[in-house]
Amino acid sequence: MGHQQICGEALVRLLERYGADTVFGIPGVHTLDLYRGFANSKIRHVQSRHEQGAVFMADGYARASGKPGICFLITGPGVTNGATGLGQAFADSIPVLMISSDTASYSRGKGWGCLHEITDQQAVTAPLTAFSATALSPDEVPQLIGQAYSAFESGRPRPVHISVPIDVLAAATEADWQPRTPPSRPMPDAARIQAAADLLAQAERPMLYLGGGAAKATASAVEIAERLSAPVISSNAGKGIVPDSHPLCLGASIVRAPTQEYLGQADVILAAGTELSETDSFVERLEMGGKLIRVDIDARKINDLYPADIGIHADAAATLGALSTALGERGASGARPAVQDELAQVRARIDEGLNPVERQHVAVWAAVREALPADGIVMGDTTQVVYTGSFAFPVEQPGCWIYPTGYCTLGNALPMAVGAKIAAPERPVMAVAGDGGFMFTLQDLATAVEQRLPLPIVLWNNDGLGQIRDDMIERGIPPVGVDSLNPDFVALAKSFGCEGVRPGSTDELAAAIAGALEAPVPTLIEVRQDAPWLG
Ligand SMILES: Cc1ncc(C[n+]2csc(CCOP(=O)(O)OP(=O)(O)O)c2C)c(N)n1
Repeated sequence: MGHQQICGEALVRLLERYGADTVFGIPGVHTLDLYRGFANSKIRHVQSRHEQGAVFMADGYARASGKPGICFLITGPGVTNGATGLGQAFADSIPVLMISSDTASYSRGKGWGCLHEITDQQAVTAPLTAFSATALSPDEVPQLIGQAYSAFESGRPRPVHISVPIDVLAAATEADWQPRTPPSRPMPDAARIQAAADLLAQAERPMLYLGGGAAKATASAVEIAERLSAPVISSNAGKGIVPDSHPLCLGASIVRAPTQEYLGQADVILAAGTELSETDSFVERLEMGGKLIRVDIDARKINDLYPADIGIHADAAATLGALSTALGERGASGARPAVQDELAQVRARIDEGLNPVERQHVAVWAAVREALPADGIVMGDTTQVVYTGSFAFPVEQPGCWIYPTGYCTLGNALPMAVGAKIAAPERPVMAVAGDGGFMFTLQDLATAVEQRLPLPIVLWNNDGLGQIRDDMIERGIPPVGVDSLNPDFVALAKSFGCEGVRPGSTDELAAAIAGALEAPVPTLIEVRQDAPWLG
């Protein structure tokens, strides 16, 4: 037994014991006792300017640090504002821990009209989380936090929401809460590894498809690909696991028809740590004629839209390591001298298929690559320039290209970049957003300035919701609701205390990004699609 503490205080102490160093949030009367805990804690609190931003920041923090990202929100509007961020973390398998208050435990579900009331708050976040639970007494808090960390570390890491009613947060507890030890991750079954290795070794046209779940498998993925002369395709989340510069790598180009057709020619596909999601290819169901080996930590994925000939329910890095060993020195049965020619053709066809605006995007990405060091992180929003970057912007390491294409929420990039830069201050971090997306979360510039973050924000401005405008035109729908009156973005950024520039050439763009990485505050770099220098 320890000395008496208020539950909110004990909760902050417990999170510190789990290794937390940062919490993103916005306090309210409902979370006062949660904030009591900061006085005696080394945990830093970062105030967002909207709860959606707090959850995105926690998400960006988690991606850059490898630790769970934590946010503290109030009951009701705090939770509903934050729900969008949960949806994104759920779609991308990111460990975000949302801790919120709830109305008093005895009032739950009764509809009394309490402050910030949602009659069933747990139900709001249940479909967006690994689990959403409410602590009905202080003792339940360490139990639920323990379950959350177990879920993050030993399974598919999806967000968790823990609600602590306002009276429970304020109750006293004498217990000295300690972290629980999480269970191990599932390891691959030896017989299936052997079967998968045999299938791969006999394949004539094997291919690898890697997703974010395989982020820690670089060495074995490269070994397997090289041993089999197998081309490597990735999802956006898997981009960089095998470096884009590797001769066998087609990167995250699955959104392009030449890569899709090429995948269709594989006779064995090893898909690891990927849900083969529609939002990487924008094809509802890719044509894969070959046998499919699926490696996934989520057993439910293995026989979904793409049933597996061999399914391995396990950690992807451990599985690829075991597969590489099992393959030994065996190569694919047919030597593939033509593979480099085939890949050159796929790349050439992708390049020939670029439209004029996509060629502008390519010029932007060349400038970004020139300015951003190899370990730099790009946070991409839902904008056409980022769509092109999936395959036109080369990265050499996993975790450098973050474009949450699954939930595809406008406005993710800035707050996620804030979270990532706070998590990894030594790494260069930048955001790329369209004018439409930027307008969703631009208030988080205030947080970025407050935190003195050197953060380039490249704003791709085409005066509206470009992709949707194009889609309407293509389908013969007269554009409606897609042209936007925008502020003067540079002046707006300056009003927050940021730097703001409009480069006049690709060289100036690269210089602006390089300068912004060294600046004491964020820099908004506006690139207009109709800028004459972009051609
Ligand atoms: C929260 C949210 N609302 C609506 C959409 C639908 N949507 C997808 S792309 C897009 C246009 C985005 O415009 P902008 O950010 O300026 O990028 P652009 O397409 O012009 O490059 C919209 C509205 C979305 N993805 N997310």
